[in-house]
Amino acid sequence: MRFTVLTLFPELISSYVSQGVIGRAVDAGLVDVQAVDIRDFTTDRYRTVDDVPFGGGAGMVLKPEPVAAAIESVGEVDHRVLLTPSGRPFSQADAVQWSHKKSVVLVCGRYEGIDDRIRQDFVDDAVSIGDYVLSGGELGALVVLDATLRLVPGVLGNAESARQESYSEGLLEHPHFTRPSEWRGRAVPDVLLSGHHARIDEWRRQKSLERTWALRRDLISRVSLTSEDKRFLAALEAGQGDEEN
Ligand code: JCQ
Repeated sequence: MRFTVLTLFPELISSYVSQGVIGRAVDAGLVDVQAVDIRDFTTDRYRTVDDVPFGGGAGMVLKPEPVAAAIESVGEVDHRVLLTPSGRPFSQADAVQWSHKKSVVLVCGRYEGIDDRIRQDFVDDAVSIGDYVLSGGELGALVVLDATLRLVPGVLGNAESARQESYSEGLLEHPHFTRPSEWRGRAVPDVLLSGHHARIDEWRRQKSLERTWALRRDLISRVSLTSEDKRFLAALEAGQGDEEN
């Protein structure tokens, strides 16, 4: 799969994708990430990418011509996406869908925004990575890219891929511990040292439910619950709600 990122700061993209899990996948030829400088598509002497907003007001707006020229230079692709705080929320479900595509273009906005005719006619989709404003779309593009490329077969090692399957089911993760079993006055829960795998699985499930209930109650309605899960949640609701965590 190939991502092409259109940006005024291509080094922000190339430096991230040269490192870690994604860097290894790029080196292995499993995935491709191209960072394209929107400024290279300006035609004036000063390489101008922004201009004042029609209607007045503070700040500058990205001009449409260089962005459109950059998008058109990429040619045929499966999906073109604008990163913007005024997009629909990006989700794990999008990452799964896009990981099956051959090519996706990500357009990073800057300044106060981008001429809306780009959103109207030159992209298929506009997504937000969360309810805050960034200085530019690059961090959003990297979030989308990382979440998606992790799902491409071979990008993660076998152990991490297997772990991911069991936890793409929509609950928050249970707590994790490693050695030492006692550290700074805190002991690892006994059950995790017991070697009793059925009890460990049950404990982990309950901790996931507990955390999700405490921090992200909105997620619980979208998860398929066993009758055991339902009994456990009923007990949480009945009282001992947020004693710990
Ligand atoms: C993305 N959540 C926040 C900022 C305008 C395209 O127009 C704009 C893009 C940005 C950068 O993206 C974000 C963002 N998801 O701030 C302003």
